[in-house]
Amino acid sequence: MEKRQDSKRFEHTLGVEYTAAALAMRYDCDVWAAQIAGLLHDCAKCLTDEKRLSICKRNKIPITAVEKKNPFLLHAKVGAYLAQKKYGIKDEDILSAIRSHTTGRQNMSTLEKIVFIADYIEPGRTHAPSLAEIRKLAFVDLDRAFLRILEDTLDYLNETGGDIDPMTEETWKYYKGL
Ligand code: DGI
Ligand code: FE
Ligand code: FE
Repeated sequence: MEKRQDSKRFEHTLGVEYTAAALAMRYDCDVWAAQIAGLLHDCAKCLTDEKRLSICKRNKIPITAVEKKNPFLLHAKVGAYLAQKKYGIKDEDILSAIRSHTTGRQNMSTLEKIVFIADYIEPGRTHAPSLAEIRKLAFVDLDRAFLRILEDTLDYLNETGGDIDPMTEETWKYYKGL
């Protein structure tokens, strides 16, 4: 990853790796799997949009309308693809954690939630609102922290006029209803 990412992104990657490891310890999850998923979650982040789109087309990975307009969203799907094909990951839970780390999905495993949350709270993040509160909550109640991050992300997208991926909305509705 150090070779594949710029230095800022690599620093974030290491932050997600060890934050995911700490959460895995707290929630009885496989610590090694959390580290690997953390290390690889943004493996497709430093590619160009053209490259992400071409990898999808070449490998018949479906692209939704919102993804076509915001190809950075594809770094999660393309990341899972590269983790499997290029980095040799076979563990489906790790691949799912990479695939779902930006928008979430219904029925996420503990590992998937851990990577999603670690991505948001790792020490290098500074801009999100209520970060101190969410960081503490993450080690108290994984599901509440997860829902809180989804809500703050949707609020942020609504405020900034960002296109909301139907998957982000669907994830929020599903977990709000539980
Ligand atoms: O790759 P990272 O920056 O580490 O983190 P990420 O993969 O969670 O991506 C973060 C960005 O993704 C953040 O600015 C919020 C945005 N995001 C999450 N869900 C959606 C979204 N952006 C759009 N446009 N639509 C979504 O549904
Ligand atoms: Fe990401
Ligand atoms: Fe990330």
